[in-house]
Amino acid sequence: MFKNEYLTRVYTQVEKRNPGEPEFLQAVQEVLESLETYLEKHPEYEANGILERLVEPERMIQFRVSWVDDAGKVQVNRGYRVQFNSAIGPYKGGIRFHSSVNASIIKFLGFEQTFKNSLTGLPMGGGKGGSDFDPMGKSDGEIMRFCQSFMTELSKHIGQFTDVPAGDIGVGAREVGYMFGQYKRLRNEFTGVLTGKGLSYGGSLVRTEATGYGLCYFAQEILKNMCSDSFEGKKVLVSGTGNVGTFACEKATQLGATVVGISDISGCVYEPEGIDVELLKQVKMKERKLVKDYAALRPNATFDPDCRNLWKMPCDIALPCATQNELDGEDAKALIANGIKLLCEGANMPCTPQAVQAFQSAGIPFGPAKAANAGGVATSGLEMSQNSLRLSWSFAEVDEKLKGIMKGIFENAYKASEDCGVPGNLVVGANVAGFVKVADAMLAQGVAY
Ligand code: NDP
Ligand code: 2IT
Repeated sequence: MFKNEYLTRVYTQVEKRNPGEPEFLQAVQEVLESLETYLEKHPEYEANGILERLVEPERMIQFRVSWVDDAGKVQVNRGYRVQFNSAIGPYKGGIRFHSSVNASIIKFLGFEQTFKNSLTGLPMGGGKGGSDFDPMGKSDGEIMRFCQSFMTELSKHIGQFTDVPAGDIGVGAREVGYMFGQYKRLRNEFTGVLTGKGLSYGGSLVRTEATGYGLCYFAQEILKNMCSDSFEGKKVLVSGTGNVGTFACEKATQLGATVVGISDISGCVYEPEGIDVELLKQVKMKERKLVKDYAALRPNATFDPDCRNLWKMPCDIALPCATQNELDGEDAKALIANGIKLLCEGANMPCTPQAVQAFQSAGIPFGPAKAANAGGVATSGLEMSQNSLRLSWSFAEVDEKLKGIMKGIFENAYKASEDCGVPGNLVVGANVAGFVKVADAMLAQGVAY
C-alpha cells in the first residue's frame, strides 16, 4: 500500500485502533498516500510524531440524546462530537443528522475537516458532530425538541473560542436556529457559537449559498487554468439537491451551463433543456418535497427512481453533492465513456478510491472535496469574523471574499502538486497544502499538543 515505512507503521496502527470504521480508514489512507513524496523530503515530521498525532482525534465525545415524540413516546438517539485538531484554531465543522451516522462517519468527516479548514487560510481547527436521528417525516416540534436535547449535552463542550459547529446533511438554518436558541438559554450568552445562523441573529449573507457557489468557483479555476475553458455551454449533472447541490445548480446555470440532471433519495431527473432552479428551490427547500415531485411539474423531464442512474447520463461536468461513496468505479467508467471533462466533489468523499483512480488514469481533471467544497466552511469563518466585529458585510462583499478564497485554494493546491512532481494532481496538492500549515503549527506548539 505504501512504499514508505513510516506511513506503513502509522496506517497499521490506525487500522488496529479503529476496527470496523471503513470510512475513517478510507479517508486516512488517501491522505497518507498523498503525503508520501513530501514526507520523504521532510524528516522533521516523523521525528516529532506528527502523523501519529494527526490521525488520533484530540477528543471524541459520545452522548445519549433522549427526546419525546409527538405521540408522547420517549425516543433515544446517539450524539457525537469529534474535536479532531485544534492546532490552527478552535474546532470547526458541521453537524450531521442522518440514520447512517456512526463513529466512523463522524471521524472521517472530522479528519478531512482539519485539512479543508487549513486550506481556507482562516484560523479554524477541525471538528464534526452529528446523530443517527433521522429527520425524515418528523414534525417541526419533534425536530425542535430533538435539537434542544442534543444541544443540552453539546453545550458543555463547545463555545465561540473552543468549538463552533454548523450544518451538514439534515441540518440547515431551522436546526441551527433551534440549537442556537437552546445554547443561549443554557448559557445566558449571545455569542457566535454556531455558524449558518439566520440573518436576524448573527448569520452571514452568502453562507446558505456558499458551498455550492464555492464549488462552482473552484471548478471555474480548474476549467480556466487547466483546460483553457469555462462553464459556458457545458452540460452538468448534480447529485443531491440539498443545501450544496441546489446552489451548485444555481451558480452553474448563472455561469452559462445547462444543468441536465439532478437527484435525491427519491431518484434522478433528466431534463435536456435544463432544470428550473427557482422551481427546484420551491419544491425542495420551501415545501421539503422530493425531485420526484419536481419532475411531475415538468413536462419535458424524465424521472428514474434509481438515483445512481444519474451517472449514466451524458455530461461535460459532474458535481456529486449528496454523500460519501455515492459514485463508484463503475459510475466513473460510465461518465468517462460518455465524455466527461471535469469532476468536482461537492459532498465529502463522494467518489470511492476506485472512481478517483479511474478519473485520474483517464486524465480527467478532478477537484477533491477538501478543496472544492471548502467554500461553506470558509464563509462560516467569515460569519465568525463578522460576529466578533459586531458587523454584517453585504452579499457582494462576502461573495467577493469567497471567490478570492476559492481561487487561493486552487493556486495553493496546484502549486503543491507541482512541488510534489505531479502537476495537476489536486488530490495530492490539496492534501499536502492543507497538511503543511497544521503540521507546522503542531511542531511549533510542542508535543503535549
Ligand atoms: P442536505 O441534507 O441539505 O442535502 C443532502 C442531499 O443529498 C439531499 O438532497 C438528499 O436527498 C441527498 N442524499 C443524501 N443521501 C443520499 C444518498 N445516499 N443517495 C442519494 N442522495 C442522497 O445536505 P448538504 O447539502 O448540506 O450536504 C451534502 C454533502 O455536502 C454532504 O456530503 C456534506 O457533508 C457536504 N458538505 C456540506 C456543506 C454545507 O455547508 N452544508 C459544506 C461542505 C460539504 P433528500 O433530499 O431526498 O433527503
Ligand atoms: O463539511 C463541511 O465543510 C461543512 N459541513 C461546513 C462546516 C462549517 O463549519 O461551516
